Amino acid sequence: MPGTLITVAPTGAEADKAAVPALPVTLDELVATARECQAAGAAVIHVHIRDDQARPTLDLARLTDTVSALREATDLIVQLSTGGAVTDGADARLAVLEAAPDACSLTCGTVNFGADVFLNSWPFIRELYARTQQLGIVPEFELFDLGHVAALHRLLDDLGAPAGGHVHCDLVMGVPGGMPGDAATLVAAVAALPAGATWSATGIGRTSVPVMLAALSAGGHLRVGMEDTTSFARGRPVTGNAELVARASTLAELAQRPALRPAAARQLLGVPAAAASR
Ligand code: KMH
Ligand code: ZN
Repeated sequence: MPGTLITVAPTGAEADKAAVPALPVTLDELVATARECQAAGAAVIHVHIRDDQARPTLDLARLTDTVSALREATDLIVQLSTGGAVTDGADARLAVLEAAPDACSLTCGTVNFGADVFLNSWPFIRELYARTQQLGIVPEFELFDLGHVAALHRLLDDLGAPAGGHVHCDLVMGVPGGMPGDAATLVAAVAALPAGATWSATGIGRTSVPVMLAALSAGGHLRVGMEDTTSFARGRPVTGNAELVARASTLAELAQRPALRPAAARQLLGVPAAAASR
């Protein structure tokens, strides 16, 4: 049985720094978090950045600087979010790839997102995917609902294999409006994935721990971080991303599938070593 790939999603676009002081929003905070999370067992970092007022931004110069700073300071696979915030337009989201990350997220459909809508039209998904293929950026297919799994099959049938040649998905569960974060839904989603795909799962908010345990028991990988949950336990705020990674790492160890180091993660995902070499 291979080890467990742990992705950390440290910031996201939704949490408010004023309400969550431990959220990393500056480049220095992000780099410090990344270092701690690598030491705690993360191999991939899923990155959203903030502006000087700690608001989500897709500013290309900032994204480019962030990719270099993370490469300089860590061995983590740098996966930029192309989802951004629900307010971000298609052009800015496509332009994220120009920051030349190792990898990017690629959401396979529209989903209600609390009181908002996270819009991913079919033409947008196709265009984003085609650009990842042209640029050699390895996509992680973000699946918020079972319909997104069907769209992933359609995408692969239409446009062929991703950069790196391997399909890796992330089940994002428990978003209000998306698929619920429970074991039965996880098993149904995993059964529908393309043959040979690997997958991780993350549960939003209070579904974080149940989804993590279900994923480990079903042979999956893990994503954790303050993008997805800002509570470590009921009534106990997260003090930093590293404690979420450390808990995931401990559970992976108990499951006898210890955390994969970044080099092994690159092999698993088809991310060229040279793209992330320092
Ligand atoms: N912030 C959400 C609207 C991704 O990073 O690709 C979208 C999101 C997905 O977080
Ligand atoms: Zn994200």
